[in-house]
Amino acid sequence: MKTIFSGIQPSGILTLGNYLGALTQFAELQKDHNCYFCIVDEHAITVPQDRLKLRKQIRSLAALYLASGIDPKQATLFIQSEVPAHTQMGWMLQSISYVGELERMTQYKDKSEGKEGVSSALLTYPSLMAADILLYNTDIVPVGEDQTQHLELTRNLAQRFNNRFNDILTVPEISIPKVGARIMSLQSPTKKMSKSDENTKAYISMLDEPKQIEKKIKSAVTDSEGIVKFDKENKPGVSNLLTIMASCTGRTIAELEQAYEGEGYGVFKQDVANAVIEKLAPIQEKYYELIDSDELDDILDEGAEKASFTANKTVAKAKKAMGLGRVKKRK
Ligand code: ATP
Ligand code: LTN
Repeated sequence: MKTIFSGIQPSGILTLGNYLGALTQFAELQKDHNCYFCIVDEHAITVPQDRLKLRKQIRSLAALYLASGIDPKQATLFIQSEVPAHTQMGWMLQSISYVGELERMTQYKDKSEGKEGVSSALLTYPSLMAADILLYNTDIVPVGEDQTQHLELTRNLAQRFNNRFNDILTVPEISIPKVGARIMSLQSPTKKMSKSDENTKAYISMLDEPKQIEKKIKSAVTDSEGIVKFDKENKPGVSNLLTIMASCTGRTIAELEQAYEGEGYGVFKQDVANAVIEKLAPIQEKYYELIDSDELDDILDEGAEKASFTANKTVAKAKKAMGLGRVKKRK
């Protein structure tokens, strides 16, 4: 069975984009893969965070993973900072990462540009991400296309480590979802829907109430043509709504185009809203059952323990390969 690792930052409440682009895939993959799903809180602190909000978001992300169908019996769900092996391995990989290659990462350039007091962790972020992945002998990493460059670096670091020390790290493959890979902003449909967008009308949070969802979809930017047709170039807003509806209902885009032939955007938008509300309702219900439960703590405790078991083995091997620690003489 192949091993899968993926991580999401607890940098806000997840959006419909995160759900359709990442979480739905994860729930499918866990059935026939050995899966690790991680709440990467140590990555989140590479930019300033409000500590009380961060703690809330970490728990909330854990509950949303589970509410979206991650089954703790099939997959290992855990919080990065609760498994110290991540920072240990991250440091070892930092020692073989070059400043030049880290400075070339577009995410670093985007997030640091024009800012004062940029943390050194923002620069070394990809070495920690490589550690996350390499600790578990990961074969496949399902992520959005924005992570391609980080994955390429992870592969390079694994190969460099193997060549320089000992051939112990698995070189992982990237996997990008075909449908729903890029849900767009409701307000500027040529930009991706993002949980850190300043305009809350641009995204649907997974915890938005039905009334808010309806309002946001009704005010989504479309065009003046009045025809429900998929055309990403000329009708990005309508195409995005079609993608959302198709992903939420399991119907194809062609089927939907046919169903709405001759209908105006009013009816179409109402139906898109209903489809989203229906999709999110059971997830929200499960979320509120879990968020303050002991069960959630038990699952995360067990996840950290299971993850540590595998991760510590890799750290021990990597330390030995690099010559860290000592050879014990005591018999
Ligand atoms: P932000 O929105 O704050 O920039 P993010 O949501 O892009 O952050 P993560 O939380 O790390 O970043 O994303 C987790 C995963 O969710 C990513 O690997 C990506 O696959 C997926 N994802 C994020 N936004 C979208 C989107 N608009 N459409 C499809 N998938 C998305
Ligand atoms: N960099 C990723 C989050 C992330 C991740 C990982 C994804 C951190 N470690 C390991 C996959 C595997 C992001 O910003 N989306």
